[in-house]
Amino acid sequence: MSAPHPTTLKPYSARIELHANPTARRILEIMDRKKTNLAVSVDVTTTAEALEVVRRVGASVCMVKTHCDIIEDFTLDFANELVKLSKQLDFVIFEDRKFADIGNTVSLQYSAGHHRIASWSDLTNAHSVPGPGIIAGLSSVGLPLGRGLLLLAEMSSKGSLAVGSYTEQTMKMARGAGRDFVIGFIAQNRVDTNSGEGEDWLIMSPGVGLVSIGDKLGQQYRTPREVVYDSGADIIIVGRGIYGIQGGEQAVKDEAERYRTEGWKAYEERLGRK
Ligand code: 5IU
Repeated sequence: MSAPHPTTLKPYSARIELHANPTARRILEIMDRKKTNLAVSVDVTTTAEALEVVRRVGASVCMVKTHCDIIEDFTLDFANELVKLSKQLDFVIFEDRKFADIGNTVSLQYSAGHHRIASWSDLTNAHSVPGPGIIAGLSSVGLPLGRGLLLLAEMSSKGSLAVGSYTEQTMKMARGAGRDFVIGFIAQNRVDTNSGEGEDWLIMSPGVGLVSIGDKLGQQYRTPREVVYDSGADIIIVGRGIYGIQGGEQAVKDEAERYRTEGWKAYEERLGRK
């Protein structure tokens, strides 16, 4: 087996100083403080359900991931409530918007419209397919607000075209843009190969499950240990495995704790490789 990526041997706390972006710093601080590398993806379709899930899992997570465009009754009051909970329960909000247009259009999609994402979401993400203008467009809105951006370097779904040289070029695009706004990647592996001294990227991986191995629509799951220990990702993103569990309020809470524990154990184990 090849040598572990150097970033995976550093504790989250030691990586805070390697970031100037306030959202990246806050994520690492929360992870260290709450002993969690778990993000919960709250893919439900009403504000009431979403807030209920967030209240149940909030203590166990470093991040809550949203898809605001699937929420039927989305309002900015809901977004404000989410922001309030993010402060009370100490987590970061990640709107998984996957921007994919030219710079001018994404700057409008990010700042305006019904959702006004930049006004409430600490972190968002973008496809690299349009080229570096997408980063510049989003940065013109998000950077002054202290927001962060992830690029999609790989996806968890079967048959994804984000592999090989696409993934490499995405990494290069992030390097070219600099680390003031782009703070990391959505990926399945440690895609930040050959990182220089002091260069630190956050790798977040969806497609995580302890029970199921996939769904009927191409999703593929790996365990928290496979993601954090074997592949060296920093944050596990879990959706249906947590909010979809049968058994009511306490079951969702317990399942979040189970994933938090598994993810943290894998992180501690990887630090022990030193
Ligand atoms: N998501 C993925 N895979 C990806 C990317 C995003 O699953 O490569 I980029 C999103 C989709 C969904 C969540 O919001 O992460 C995973 O949900 P489940 O754990 O319910 O499959």
